[in-house]
Amino acid sequence: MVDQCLVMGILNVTPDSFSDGGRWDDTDAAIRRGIALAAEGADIVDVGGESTRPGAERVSAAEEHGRVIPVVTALAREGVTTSVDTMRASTARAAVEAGAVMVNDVSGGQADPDMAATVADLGVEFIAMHWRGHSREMDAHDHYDNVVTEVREELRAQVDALVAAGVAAERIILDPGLGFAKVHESNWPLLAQLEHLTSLGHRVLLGASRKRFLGAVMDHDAGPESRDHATTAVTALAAVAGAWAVRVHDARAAKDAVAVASAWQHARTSAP
Ligand code: PMM
Repeated sequence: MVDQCLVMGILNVTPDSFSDGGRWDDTDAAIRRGIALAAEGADIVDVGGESTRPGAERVSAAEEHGRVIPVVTALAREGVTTSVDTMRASTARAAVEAGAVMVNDVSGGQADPDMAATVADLGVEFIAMHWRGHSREMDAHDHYDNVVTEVREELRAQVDALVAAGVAAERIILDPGLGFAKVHESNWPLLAQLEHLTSLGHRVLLGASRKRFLGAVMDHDAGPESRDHATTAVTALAAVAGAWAVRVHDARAAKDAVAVASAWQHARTSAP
């Protein structure tokens, strides 16, 4: 169904991502994983070569290219729809030239002054996430009087900057950046009051998968991989709340949750 929430499968080609770091850092393993994610139901496979876990240091552009571009090239050749998870304009351009159809920038274009113009020139979809600083410092930026209105206004300002740089407004997808400059409690209002973000008129993507704030409400948290069921619960709720897509590690579970949400909503709007 066209109007269902999309599933973006996470493929981190990194040695150090918080959940799957080191599992797919070999090119062939990463390509196999990307194909498997698509087979499990991922509508888009998001390929990243730089970890953004709290405290992470940057990697060089050459390192990032070397991790991401062969994987995007191979997946595109296999017919898998890919996005590239990068804060670098040069990586974004190389990935789109290799077949990626979307750029996912956790900094929303703030980390690289060339990103907005590059995306405008490439004419691809752009995911602009709410961001207040690089991973090594982001937890220190978790200061909000009202997290929902502040994230909304900061995203709105980011959209204005992107549009001023030539990015088409309808190509901009917004993301509240769960876990980025948001520790535990700051995340829940963004999810529970999603209408304040969807009302900006852009598609909204959510990336809750396996994040710390989920573990904080579970009574058996044993690290990222123990949070998949909690992630799936968020997917169902987010889909009902109007999220355009969810970014997840477990694509099959997300696909099921989206199907449930879709049936639920259909039944709500059908005649009694
Ligand atoms: N989270 C991570 C990485 N990239 N991109 C978007 N758009 N939204 C997110 O919430 C997001 C992201 C965190 O790291 P992971 O790849 O290990 O989940």
